[in-house]
Amino acid sequence: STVAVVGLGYIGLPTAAILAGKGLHVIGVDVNPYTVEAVNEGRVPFIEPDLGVHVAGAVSQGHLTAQGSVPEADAYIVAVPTPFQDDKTADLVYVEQAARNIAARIRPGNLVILESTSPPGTTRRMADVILALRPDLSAEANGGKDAVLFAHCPERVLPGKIMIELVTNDRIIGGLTPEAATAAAGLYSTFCQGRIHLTDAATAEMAKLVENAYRDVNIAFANELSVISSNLGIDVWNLIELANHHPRVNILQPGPGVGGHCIAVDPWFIVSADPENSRLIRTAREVNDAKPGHVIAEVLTAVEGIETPVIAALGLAFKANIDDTRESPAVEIVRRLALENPQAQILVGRSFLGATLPDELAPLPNVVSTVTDEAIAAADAVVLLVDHDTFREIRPEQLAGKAVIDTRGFWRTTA
Ligand code: SAJ
Repeated sequence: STVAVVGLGYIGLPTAAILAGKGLHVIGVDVNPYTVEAVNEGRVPFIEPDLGVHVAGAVSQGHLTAQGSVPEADAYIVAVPTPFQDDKTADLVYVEQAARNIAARIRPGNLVILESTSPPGTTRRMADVILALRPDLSAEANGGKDAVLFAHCPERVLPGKIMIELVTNDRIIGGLTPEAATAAAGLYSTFCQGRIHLTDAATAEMAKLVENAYRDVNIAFANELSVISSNLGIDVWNLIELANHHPRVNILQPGPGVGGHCIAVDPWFIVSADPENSRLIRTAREVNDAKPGHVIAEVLTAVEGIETPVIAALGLAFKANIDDTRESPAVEIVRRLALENPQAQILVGRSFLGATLPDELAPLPNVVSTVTDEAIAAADAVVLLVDHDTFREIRPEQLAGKAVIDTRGFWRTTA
């Protein structure tokens, strides 16, 4: 059978490659002609371990092709972005566009699966867009039952481990009808070795959001403790380690804030679905978003009295050992430090990204990317923003005599 995967990004392309590897006929669809060209040549347009071999193999065996338009298929998987907007709601234009394109091709008995992280109700909305354009497939025209099957199957893979986690993770599949859930489970069971849990579409949508909100709330607790502890003159790392000896306490690690395109975003989809009752989830987001401001204040205190301070900022990614700077609190800290203190020079000592700065930082004249050791040597204050393993090579004597702001507890000495 033929599967069309609409959206060949971080989730769509790996899923397409894995399905094709199982011998299914997979057609990837993307609006970006470079992505389409790359895939058809067996190349990948972004970096993810092991993805390249899977794509090259699937393409050379003829199981995977890419094109710009939605083809006829037996099943459609929608994996397009659902970015969040300034008002903190999800932008569903890409989902709706995909739905319109699918509506033009879909036939009775087909299956449509939404994978994109979405606010509750989005699978229903996608179905409504398709059925409005195709009244011949609607329940009214078909004895009370839609003639096509709709389901939501959220992705939960960790960037950097996508090719492994796609196969090994459990999946939640929610259908608009039980038949749709069962049909989607049939497709995913071709490659998923984890358990597949069936539910309804809205519960599946919420489950994905709730997983990330749970983590956000727990990180907010740690971040709030770090601010309180600093005001009270207490070492938060030591504090958390001690508290975690309790059998039912497991506090996460504070940091410079929460980044990435998932945990810093998804909780807002819950808040916008029921603003009045999402008080804890909203506050957690605000606590985590406020953390960069606390780090900036600490840095400025450390260089107080120095006319033209030099600050070494170590790391820009949103977490350790990756090169992704999306929603990264480290980038925000460097950007605001530089903008609000034009007399200061910020030397970014980086581990992963080569010499180029991300778009948010590139235009700032007082931000310079440099070799980590040189940044430290020139600095009055060193602020560690990401706990990349490569920063372990920094020797204590390099930091001697400098103010050190360690946002990750990277250099703490355990009590
Ligand atoms: N962080 C802390 N302290 C901690 C743990 C994390 O400050 O104790 C920070 C990190 O530095 C980073 C942010 O939180 O800035 C998020 O990192 P993460 O490793 O918790 O998660 P992500 O964003 O890489 O991936 C998450 C995962 N979700 C959960 O663990 C519940 C992943 O399984 C999801 O697939 C992914 O979001 C997604 O795509 O939704």
